[in-house]
Amino acid sequence: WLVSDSNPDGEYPYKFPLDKTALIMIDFQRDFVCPGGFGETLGNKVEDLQKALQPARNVLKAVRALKMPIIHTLESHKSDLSDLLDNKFTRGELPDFLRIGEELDLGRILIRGSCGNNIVDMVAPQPGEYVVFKPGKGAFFKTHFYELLKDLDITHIMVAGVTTEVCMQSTVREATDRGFEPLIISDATMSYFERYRQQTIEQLVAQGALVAWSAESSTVVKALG
Ligand code: C5J
Repeated sequence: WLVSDSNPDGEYPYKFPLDKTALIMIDFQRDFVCPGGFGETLGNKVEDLQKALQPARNVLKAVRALKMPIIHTLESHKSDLSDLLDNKFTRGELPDFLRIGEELDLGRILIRGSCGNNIVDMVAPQPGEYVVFKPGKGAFFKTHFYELLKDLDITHIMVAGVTTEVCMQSTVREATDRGFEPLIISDATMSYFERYRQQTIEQLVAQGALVAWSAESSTVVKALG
């Protein structure tokens, strides 16, 4: 067992068994992180999310060296939109050209196989790593993510990715309810709204890591080293 950083109030340190821990990389897709994608077209600054890339890459490198399992997720829909729920399609006051499935510079918004729906080069999956396509915000909904974690005998997950308060948060909450022990890598997850990132992490680790722990990437890399 290795001990990483503790939660911010310095209590209840995160302990993880190396052979039962996986790195989860949430939705580092061009749709959200790159100019011309869905996120930017919605009016967000993609530079804000790009800040997570180097810390995430540092952890990836350490995890790859130890040959620990790595699972990348993508928020992604089938091209016929058959896996898109009505509420997700209609949610938000958006012009029609910004609905899921519409065509932008990076291809169709959140559609599997389109240019925007690929993971950015800096943290792209390598052979032997897993990719889970998810139609929801959380990684467990209508995917084989749970079965994959169980098959790999994973009990602990270290989580990086975007955006903090949406897909990262949903996945971490779902993971805790299913018996997993999540650690948020605090500088490897970003939001278009910095205050949401901070508030989300603060809420998830409150009351003695009621939902999750957090640690900075440098602490995680050190613990893995
Ligand atoms: C969003 C995500 N923000 N991956 N997706 O819609 O967090």
